[in-house]
Amino acid sequence: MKRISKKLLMALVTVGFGLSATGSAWSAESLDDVMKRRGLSQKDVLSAAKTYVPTGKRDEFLAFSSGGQSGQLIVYGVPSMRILKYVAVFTPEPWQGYGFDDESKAVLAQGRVNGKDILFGDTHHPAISETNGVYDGQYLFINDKNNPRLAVVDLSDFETKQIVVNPIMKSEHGGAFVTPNTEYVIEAAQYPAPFANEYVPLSQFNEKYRGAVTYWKFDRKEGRIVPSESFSVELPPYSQDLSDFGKGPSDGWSFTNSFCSERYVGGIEKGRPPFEAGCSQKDTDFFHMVNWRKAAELVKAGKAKKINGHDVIMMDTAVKEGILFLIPEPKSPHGMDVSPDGKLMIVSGKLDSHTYVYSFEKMMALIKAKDFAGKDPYGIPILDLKKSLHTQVQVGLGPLHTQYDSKPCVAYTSIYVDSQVTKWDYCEGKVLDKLSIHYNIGHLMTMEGDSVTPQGKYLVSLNKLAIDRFNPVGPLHPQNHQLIDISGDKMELLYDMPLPLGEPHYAVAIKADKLKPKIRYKSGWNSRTDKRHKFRTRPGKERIERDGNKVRVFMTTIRSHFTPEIIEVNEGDEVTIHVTNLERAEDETHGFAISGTNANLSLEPGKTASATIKADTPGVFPYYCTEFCSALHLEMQGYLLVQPKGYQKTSVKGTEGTIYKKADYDKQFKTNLSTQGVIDTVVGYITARNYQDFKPVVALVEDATEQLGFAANTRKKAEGFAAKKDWHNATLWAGQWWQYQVKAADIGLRAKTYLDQHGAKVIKK
Ligand code: CUK
Ligand code: CUA
Repeated sequence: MKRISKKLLMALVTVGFGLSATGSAWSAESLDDVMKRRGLSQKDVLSAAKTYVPTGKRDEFLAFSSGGQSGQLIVYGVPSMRILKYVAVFTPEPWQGYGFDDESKAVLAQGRVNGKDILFGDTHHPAISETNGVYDGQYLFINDKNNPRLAVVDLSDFETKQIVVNPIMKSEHGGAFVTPNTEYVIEAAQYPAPFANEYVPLSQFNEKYRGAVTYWKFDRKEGRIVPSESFSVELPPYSQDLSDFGKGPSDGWSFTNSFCSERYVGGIEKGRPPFEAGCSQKDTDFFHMVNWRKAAELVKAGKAKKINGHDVIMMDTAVKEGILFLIPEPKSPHGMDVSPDGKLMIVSGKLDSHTYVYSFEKMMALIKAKDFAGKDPYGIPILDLKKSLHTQVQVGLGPLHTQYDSKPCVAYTSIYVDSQVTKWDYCEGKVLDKLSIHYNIGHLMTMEGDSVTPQGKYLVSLNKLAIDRFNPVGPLHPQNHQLIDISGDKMELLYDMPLPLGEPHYAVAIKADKLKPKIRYKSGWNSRTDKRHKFRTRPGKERIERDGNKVRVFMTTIRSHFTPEIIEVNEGDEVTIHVTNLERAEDETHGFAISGTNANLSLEPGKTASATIKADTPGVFPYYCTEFCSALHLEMQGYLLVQPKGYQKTSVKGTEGTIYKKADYDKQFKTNLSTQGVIDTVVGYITARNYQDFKPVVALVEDATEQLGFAANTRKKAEGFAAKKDWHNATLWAGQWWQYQVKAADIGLRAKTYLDQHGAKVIKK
């Protein structure tokens, strides 16, 4: 401690008041030298200049990528491609305490299937909430293909708030996509199965297995999906795939494609051809159109059937009411992307080299004239393909998904087999440019590219294979997200980003300035329910309560200690520890982990999180802070002591710690006074400048003032003990007083540095 004290004091003096270096030293190497040394071309350097975001600067867009089998959401900046966060959604993630604190366990428990905890998800399609078809940056929805579930992420804190389980599906894929005002989030089934949770032999596939689309009602004010106001439309047992909602003229409709309309059930082990053969026999599959607005009215009018407690509009009702139609689409299609003006729908056939552009106007005219080409086996009217098409364009082998540019009529389609992106004009029906990617692209993403106002500028190619692009790290390769400049006529490849967390499918990118995430929670906040926590703790109210063998600990945390620091319980007790982080300062997160348990909390400023553990093993269990939060972070610790049943106090005497004398107190007191001198100078420096014009500095000053308040309180305690000549406690409290001073000084110096770097001006006093 003594050594730190001297070092810190010196740092305070030199950093605070030494001459600041102005960085005028000339780099020994020129740009040419570096290019030569690293073998960089002009084009490489230009790409670097287009993507490099200097320290302290921020990205123009934020991308939210699905995390594939990780069950998470990946957030990165564009154009820097710097990863900013993995948001825990369907899978436990210790850094965020997700699945390790009681509050987030409750969210994961909402996603139980048949009463079982599901600790993984296969996330495919994130969707940002929209207002009038424009991304509004408030919420994000993401699906789980394997267990048909949907999650709600609040973009005010990037936390998962809700998981809903689809009541009738056994797997899904075509979600999440939102209506232009986010009244509904769509989820379409993937592999047909019976709606009821029962055994049905495959020989009854055509009769009993079903597909569906579910429309989840979203309550924007509450920020939650309302299952009781959600409904589904029964669909034939075709494997529904991707979906999209109409907008503008097509608002009120949803579109879902499908593969395996052959209704093949496989059976390779019985000598039958595999699924892949049986599911690609026909030349076309079916594009489904559903009038969801009318469907919602039918549900209100009581025309739905309750299945598993959920409203389902059955196919015969849907046909009779004229809300469900089919159109042939290219074989084994993928991608269903409505144009920004809502007039056209683009579908690609994976086994076809064309994209098909459907005209909503033509489709509606056919429906109005009852001009149908026939009916499917379930009586659903089929529109004629040719009569529905606006155009058809040969874009390359294995086209999948389409995204839109800010330039009218310009679209980009991912070409899986050819490993290319094709830029084309969907109004005129002609190819404009092609670019090779590495390798086997799945989805692609342009900035706000599926909203009514695409931003252009960049495209990210979400490649399935990386192969030789990165340093090898074993047979399991990272994914490769390639950044492409689309601002000119020709697409230019800029950057390769390895993504080492599952296989992302779709991603969405939003203008970063639309997001306004919070810095801190209101004090004592349950971030998962968005309410004040029932068991929040105010400073000074920390306590341990016991009710039978249930122990409840009301704990607080602030740099650099927990209160209480010692918890004594008995073997067999159930112990719940509610920790409230009292910090208000930006980025002052504390962690809380207990040895021998799965308890691991992430406590952002203001948050209350809880850990419930069964004290079934007697012994000594240290707990500590898992975030390096301050100079005395390592000292941020405590003990959970579990006394064994029938423990007898022994007569063995022991001792604890060092005993302090008057000389120790005097020495500490002197140190504190000189530290105060340094603090006064820093305070003088800050207050002599227009610091109030700098918001981050105002926050720092508030934080420092708070620390100085703690310092004053502990000083009183120290002096109180000194008056009673209790030199031991006086020295300890003087030490704590100094801790608060150091924290205040540290924050003050951060504020001073900020002022220096941002050109603060001296103001007259
Ligand atoms: S999907 Cu994976 S590349 Cu789930 Cu949208 Cu197309
Ligand atoms: Cu709190 Cu480390």
